Amino acid sequence: MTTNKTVLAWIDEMKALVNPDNVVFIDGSEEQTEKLRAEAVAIGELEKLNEELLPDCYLHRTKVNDVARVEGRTFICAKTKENAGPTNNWMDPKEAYKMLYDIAKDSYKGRTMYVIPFSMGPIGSPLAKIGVELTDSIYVVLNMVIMTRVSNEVWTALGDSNDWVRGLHCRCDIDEEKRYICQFPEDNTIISVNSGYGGNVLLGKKCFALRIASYQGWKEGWMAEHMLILGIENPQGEVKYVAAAFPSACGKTNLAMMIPPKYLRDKGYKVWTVGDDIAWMRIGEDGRLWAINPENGFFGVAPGTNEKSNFNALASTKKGTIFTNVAHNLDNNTVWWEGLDKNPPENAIEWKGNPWNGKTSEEKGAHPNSRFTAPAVNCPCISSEFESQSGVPISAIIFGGRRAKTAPLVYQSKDWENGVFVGSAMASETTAAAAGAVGVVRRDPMAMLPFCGYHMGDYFRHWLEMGKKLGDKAPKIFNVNWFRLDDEGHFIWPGFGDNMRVLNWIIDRCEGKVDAVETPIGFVPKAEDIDLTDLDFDIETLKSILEVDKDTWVKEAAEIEEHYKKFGDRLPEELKNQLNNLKANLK
Ligand code: GTP
Ligand code: SPV
Ligand code: MN
Repeated sequence: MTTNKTVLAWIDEMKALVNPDNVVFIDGSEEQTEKLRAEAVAIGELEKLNEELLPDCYLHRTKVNDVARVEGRTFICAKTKENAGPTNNWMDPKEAYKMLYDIAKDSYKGRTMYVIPFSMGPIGSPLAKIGVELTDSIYVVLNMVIMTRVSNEVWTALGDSNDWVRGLHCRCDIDEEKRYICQFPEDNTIISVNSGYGGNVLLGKKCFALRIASYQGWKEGWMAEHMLILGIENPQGEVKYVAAAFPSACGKTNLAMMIPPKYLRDKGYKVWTVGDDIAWMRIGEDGRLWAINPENGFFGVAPGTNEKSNFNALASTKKGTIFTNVAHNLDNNTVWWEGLDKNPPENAIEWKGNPWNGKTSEEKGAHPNSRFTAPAVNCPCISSEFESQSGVPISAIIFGGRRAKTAPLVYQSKDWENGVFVGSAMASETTAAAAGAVGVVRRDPMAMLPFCGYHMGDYFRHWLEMGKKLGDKAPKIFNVNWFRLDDEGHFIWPGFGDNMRVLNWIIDRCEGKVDAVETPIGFVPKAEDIDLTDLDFDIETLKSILEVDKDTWVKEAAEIEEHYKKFGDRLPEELKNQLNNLKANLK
């Protein structure tokens, strides 16, 4: 436990507010965790799965109205609306505290308050930060134990410091009309009420590691980004690291754990996973950008995950994993989701809890945003640098999204400033990861639209400043799009492991080993420089997805101009100039 006065005072204050029957300090020990698992099973929060096939694995179903992040009910409670900016919902902090405290009042009555001390990042790393989450949900405790570093050592690392993030979670009645996910960046505080779903309640993840941390990074001169981190090892044994920002459900976990095509594996290429969702990055003593993954597990999208598409993610879920909102196969007490295999169970329970026959039913067995919570250590390709206190040096930053048309398979920005422009103008079709319509194109700068904890114009400015500090040591910035569609609506590019062919071009560009074609938007590969060995994919098709169509981009530039209007005078002058350059290049 702890003697930290700021922690104890806050716990006392929250205890008086929510009024629990008792308080349990979580220590992350196997003994305590096992007791909680048993209790969760006893009260029906979890179902234990087949111990032989899926040891230490459990199934959880959320309420049907509580299956994704709720962006419309997520608020940045900065002191002024202006500071939250045009892309965030804002509530006055005073009013927000009052409203939330009214909802939270006595909500733990008859329940237990769990106190979770957690570290985002390896405990004691100069890049790590500490949080304390209070929750009345065992499901949240068990997920936090997988997703973050939970232990008594966190108290030791914190000592007497007041530099920690306060997170209060109250399940209440899971009433969607009273659901609020509120961040108070100036107070290091998060309050989440009336939800039991992942990104809304595992407060270390999006609420802290992105919304609060992006604000801290701005103030303290570092970056918190919605990025995977992976290492690419070449046949000489050298490893280069890249970080990639794609919006939710746009392929971060898949890219982070990808398996290169056989001919590259035979040559000695390997991919190592450092992180699959979040990167915290600082300028190191050598002037380069160094990144850690602040998380300790993967909260991954289940549907579509299979041995072929993502072998390593599937392998990561084979022990110690919690599955949320997937189908329950009653024949062998395991789990199933769309895209796992071509053999859906006949005797099953679907994600809502009803009997389900996968062979005959029109309904889905798993929710499209069903997830697995798997320990990072399970991942067969986890990087040897995963626990590194200093992180890994980043050679390239990659932006990307789902664009049926417009964006080519890959292009390189002209320099850092142009790269910031590319990131700021990113657009992607929406997915099931957030409540609301799916498949609508929206601007999602740096994949941070739902996660930036302050004014997005200031965020762009911060990116530009970081570039100035990095100078010629700045990572090169690229954009990719795996999701181009043909006229029948099929993906043109095979994607997944074959994305390695694109990553190799990116690394070659970073090392100045390969030429490129200059276009109005940046440098695209010469088609013959993307290695298509062993792939049934003709070079003409490749050319078609590398093409930069002027008319389409004239429209795109007009849309970017519209998008930029939102930021008013906080839009950096440099980005206005970048847009003007693009328009001039397209003339
Ligand atoms: P969050 O956890 O929500 O942040 O998602 P993510 O960015 O980690 O996305 P994930 O890797 O889980 O992929 C989401 C969906 O995109 C899955 O259905 C994948 O099958 C699909 N996907 C991933 N990579 C590719 C690809 O290269 N090509 C195609 N066509 N689909 C892909
Ligand atoms: C995302 O939506 O980007 C996720 C899942 O990674 S959640 O934790 O719900 O935010
Ligand atoms: Mn994510």
